[in-house]
Amino acid sequence: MLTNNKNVISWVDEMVALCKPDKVVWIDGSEEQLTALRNEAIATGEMEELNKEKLPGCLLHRTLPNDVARVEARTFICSRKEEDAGPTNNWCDPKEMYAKLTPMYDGVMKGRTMYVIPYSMGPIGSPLAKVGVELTDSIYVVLNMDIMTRMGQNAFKNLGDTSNDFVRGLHSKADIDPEKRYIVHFPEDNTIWSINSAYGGNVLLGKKCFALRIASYQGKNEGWMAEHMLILGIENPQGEVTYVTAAFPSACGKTNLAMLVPPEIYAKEGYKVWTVGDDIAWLKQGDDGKLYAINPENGFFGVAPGTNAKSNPNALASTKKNTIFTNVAHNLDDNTVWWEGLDKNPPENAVDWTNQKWNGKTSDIKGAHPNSRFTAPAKNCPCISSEFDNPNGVPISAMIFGGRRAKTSPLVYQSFDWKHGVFVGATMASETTAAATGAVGVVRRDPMAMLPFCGYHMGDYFAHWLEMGEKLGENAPKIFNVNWFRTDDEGHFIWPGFGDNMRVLMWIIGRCKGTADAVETPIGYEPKPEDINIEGLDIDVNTVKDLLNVDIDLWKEEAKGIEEFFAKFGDKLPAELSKQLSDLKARLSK
Ligand code: GTP
Ligand code: SPV
Ligand code: MN
Repeated sequence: MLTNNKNVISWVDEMVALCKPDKVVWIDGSEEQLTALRNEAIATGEMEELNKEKLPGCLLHRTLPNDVARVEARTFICSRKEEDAGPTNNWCDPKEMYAKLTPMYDGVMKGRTMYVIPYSMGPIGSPLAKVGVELTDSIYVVLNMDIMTRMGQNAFKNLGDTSNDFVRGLHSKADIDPEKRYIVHFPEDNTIWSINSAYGGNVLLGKKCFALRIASYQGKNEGWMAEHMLILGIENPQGEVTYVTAAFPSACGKTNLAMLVPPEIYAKEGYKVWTVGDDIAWLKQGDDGKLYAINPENGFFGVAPGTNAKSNPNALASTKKNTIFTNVAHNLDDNTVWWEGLDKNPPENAVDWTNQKWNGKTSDIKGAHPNSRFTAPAKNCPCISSEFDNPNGVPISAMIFGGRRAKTSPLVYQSFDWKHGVFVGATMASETTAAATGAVGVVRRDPMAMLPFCGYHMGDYFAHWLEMGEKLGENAPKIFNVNWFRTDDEGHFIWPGFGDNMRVLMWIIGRCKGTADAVETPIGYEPKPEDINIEGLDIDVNTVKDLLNVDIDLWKEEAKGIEEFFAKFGDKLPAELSKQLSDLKARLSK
């Protein structure tokens, strides 16, 4: 035992009695213990050790083909009252859910070891950090949590002997039976139960389950925010850094934007971009009135496909040591990894993510799963911010929303004010991706990119955003919307994206500083086409004009879609948002 905290000890005892593991191992986070676990996972075949020269400390893992992404249909928010979970979450009465799951956990760890993982979300000692304990029968989970969180004995420091303020996570792979898979949150009990999965967001309980679903609920009650947002800093040639956050749905470009490499036109002037976080932000008003953000995580669980030396060299560099790869292709010639979009030289002598013989030159099936991932330590990232461990976080000047929209949404626009910005976030829509099971490419509303991650009633969540705006007043960050994914008639992306997204960020920062101009459209403020710097790109100002075009007929359709979506929330929809919708309609018919 690594703590004298009575609440931790008695809860662990209770869960041990339920799961009946052969052995209980407390994870202290020491290198000896982690090395022993890595060796055990390699010996049993759970993980494979990769090329020691090319990828030192790196491991490869494959999950079952039925267990490759988050399962939204089997994810539950079990608040005592159904209306507290709201229309966008699956709900079940907590008593009923405990009664259903308890027999599934009974004896589930017989013949297995239970690992007790203490971890901190946020820098240890930070006033914004929170403690979790995850119990699991998976070494893969332990090794991933080591990368993704501040894991081990030190995490208990913040808790003391009597506090009850820690999130109780119970995970068992059980039989990895998709029919019995449950990812269940009990927000009022600070508890998460996950069973029958061994994949990423379903089992690394510090991430989406705690840092978004439970934390969003805590944030509402405690006056802060937990958001599905990257955090980045842009340093100008004078050395001033402006921090922005951006919320895009899963697999819509957060990691890429967070690690952006400035195009030559800015790099040569001395602009730099620093990564604070790539997926989750916890935001709280500071003593000076401004909104501050920390990244509660300690690593990146990033999408592998499409990551390459051109699109995201910083992410690629982050994966060169002490990284876990999940569901990528395995190059047997040199014992390295490969995924679609890494380079134009797929291995011929390889196995695909399902461990079948695979020749990347001749095969027409994919070598890596579209949602294959790398788990890389944040400190590996060449552009990690010097403020990464700052316990007080970084001050936020702008918040950006965005998604994948082939049409409708322009390259960038700014909301008229905070309230309108909340409307812009609340009405976001995006095409679905492989990050969750189900159809890909279907447009769905995904407010603030939080549809799968909000741990309470989405109407109350909108109200919380509006309240935060009231509290922040003049210090409220400016709110923007971007879309890198507009397509032409052949379905090709028009905007070059990736590093060139900096060109749009520069207008955003100019707006925050009051140095950039804008024109008013029915949906918000837009740059003039010539205000987006396209020097060095092979697109012209007319293309930018097209990218910024607001098609009034499409937007009238959009307003109808928003109205239908809002109807779901009944009287929980803040009146302010209905007003924003009628204002939009009025502007569109002017
Ligand atoms: P999660 O980890 O699931 O939350 O995803 P994410 O939002 O961090 O997305 P990520 O940055 O990993 O990007 C997902 C996919 O979008 C990758 O295949 C990228 O190559 C692609 N992508 C990212 N940015 C851009 C962009 O600016 N333009 C285009 N066309 N594609 C992009
Ligand atoms: C996402 O789906 O938004 C992710 C990956 O970041 S997971 O951890 O699986 O949720
Ligand atoms: Mn994510």
